[in-house]
Amino acid sequence: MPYTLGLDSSTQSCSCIVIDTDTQSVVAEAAVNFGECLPQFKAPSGFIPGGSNGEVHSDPLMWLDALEQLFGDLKAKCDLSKVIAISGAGQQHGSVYLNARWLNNINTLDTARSLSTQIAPWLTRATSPIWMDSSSTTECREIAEAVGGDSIVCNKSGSITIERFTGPQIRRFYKISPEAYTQTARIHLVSSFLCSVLCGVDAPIDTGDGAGMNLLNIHEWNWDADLLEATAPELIKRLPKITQGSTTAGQISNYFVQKYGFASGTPISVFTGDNPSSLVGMGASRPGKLVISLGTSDTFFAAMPNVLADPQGCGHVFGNPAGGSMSLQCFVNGSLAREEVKDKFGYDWDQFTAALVNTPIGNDDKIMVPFFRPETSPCMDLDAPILKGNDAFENWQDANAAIRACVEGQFINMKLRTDWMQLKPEVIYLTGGASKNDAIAQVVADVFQAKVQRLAVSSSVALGASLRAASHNLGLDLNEIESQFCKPESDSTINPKATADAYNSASKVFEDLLGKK
Ligand code: XUL
Repeated sequence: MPYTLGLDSSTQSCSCIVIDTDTQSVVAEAAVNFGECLPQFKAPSGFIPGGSNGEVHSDPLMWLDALEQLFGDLKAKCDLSKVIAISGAGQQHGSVYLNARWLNNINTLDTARSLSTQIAPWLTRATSPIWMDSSSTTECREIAEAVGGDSIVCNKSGSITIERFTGPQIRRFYKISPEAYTQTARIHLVSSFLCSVLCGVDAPIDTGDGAGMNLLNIHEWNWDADLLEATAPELIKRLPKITQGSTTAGQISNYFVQKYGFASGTPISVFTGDNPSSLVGMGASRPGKLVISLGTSDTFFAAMPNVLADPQGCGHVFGNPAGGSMSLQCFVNGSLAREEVKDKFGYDWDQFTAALVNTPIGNDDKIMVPFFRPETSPCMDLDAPILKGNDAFENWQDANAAIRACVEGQFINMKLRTDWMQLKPEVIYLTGGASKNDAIAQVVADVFQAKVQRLAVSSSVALGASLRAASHNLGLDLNEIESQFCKPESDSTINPKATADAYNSASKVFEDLLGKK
């Protein structure tokens, strides 16, 4: 019964899954929702509301208290001494700032006191900027200018400078709090911070999460001297080492052995970002499959056969925890846009679905660029008029046509913006809230000309971490255990109905409307 444990510290909750690779089953799951379980942190959605100038921060002590609650709950559900390996993942880009006492004392935690009480005095910045933070526009520009432009940053780091990425956030901290920056001996990502706490050592950052910082050179998979210099002084000595996903960060520290009953010596594989972890947990760590997650915003990610950056600068390249690289692209106008069109006509989701079913592929050439908010893919000027179509949105009278135009527009755009990845997927795995909708899944299959499947997996981030721990420590083939745990839901396959050229002219018209001829 070799159990492995995968941890997921995400924006709104901390959760974990324990799997048994012999019986190929889930042994236990637990989750702590920050807002509900830790109301004292006054972060109902996991971040501190009301930040000014685009700041969105979370309290790192909340992540530590959540970890303790989580293991307390899990201990009641499963014998943690049977866990033989652990790994984890964190929300990407968020950063934790620590003084030299962290480096000297992280291996001395005392079970008589909580993690948060002991670690609080080691923080040089009380709160952590997270991925929703957009306060660093000036710093993005400064970094890009210092290294010779955004195309150079993109070529080096896999992304242009992005507000939520860690490098621009570090630069902002250095500028607004130079003394606290001087006091800072270590800057961790959420993933490497929690991995360090679990191991009682200062853990490395993996290439998956490290590439979300605008600091890592994706051709060398190491810190980039030019980017570091453009970001803040003497940054190299404040950053942990970079390592590949299949590295042992350490063994579980005595704190967790004594307090929660883990076996002494349990190995911990380096943590990664939530998206790289989800790539594994969706069973897509090998090139050939791609994942589309339909959420508030839609994301598209895939393992990449080669390291390639988006020439348009909208996509991101991260390390693939299974080796090599992965691409990720975010589309702001996901569910938000679908909802906007639904609400304009006073429809419910059943009527929305019926509209898709009752309208023809190609929508009789009625096309919409369904951007209700400034889009990141393509990168759009915040002041640009956002919603375009072959008629102004207020003039769309036919609800069914508008709904099909919105959904087709979303996936035509997604296909056009992800062509740089040069992927020819055999299968698309669809996940997230709207993925259950067969009519939306059909449009995805038609536009991408690929088979679409939904997986039975729900917690793909934590599952990915437990699969990585199993593969790394039990010597199991990652693809094999992915296929055991990440099975398609029966009868969920949707095949394309459209012909291969069905969207050719619509794609051209879409680019014209967008002004990208
Ligand atoms: C990816 C991103 C988010 C975070 C939080 O670039 O910002 O997906 O990882 O989930």
